[in-house]
Amino acid sequence: MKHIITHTSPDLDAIVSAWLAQDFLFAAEASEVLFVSRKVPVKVRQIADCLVDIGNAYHPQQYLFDHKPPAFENRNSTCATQLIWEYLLRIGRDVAYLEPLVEVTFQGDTHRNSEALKQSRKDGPHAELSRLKDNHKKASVVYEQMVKWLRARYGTHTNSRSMCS
Ligand SMILES: [Mn+2]
Repeated sequence: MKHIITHTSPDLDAIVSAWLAQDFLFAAEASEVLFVSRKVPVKVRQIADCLVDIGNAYHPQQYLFDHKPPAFENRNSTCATQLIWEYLLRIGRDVAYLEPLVEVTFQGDTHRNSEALKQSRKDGPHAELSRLKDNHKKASVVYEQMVKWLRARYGTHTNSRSMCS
């Protein structure tokens, strides 16, 4: 079982980057996502196979994808979703078609503004995530529901299995 680690109260960047790790990095391998405090507990670090939007380190070969200092001087220059997506492209995964999702996640995470982001807050991934957060307290439930929505909307090309967690 692969363990993907991200932070509690996951925002869209945490959720989309964890989903990319599950469905496109580990793909056929069973994996689960754990939600922990920003200061990653040592025990969790020991079992971690991939960190997204947490850990303050960017080492793609070690599957560490955070954009916060000291990984990047300016946390708003990129986001976890963009970092893992770029890595997946480099290793030849079929993820180019997800660019609009990555872009709108990046814009939301780094306080940019655009028509796409306004639209996302109206009826796209940002809207869906706030709806889920209003209805569910547990991060794992929010994540599970959001992944269902992402798979339905952005259909994984290679993957239609149900979640293994
Ligand atoms: Mn982020």
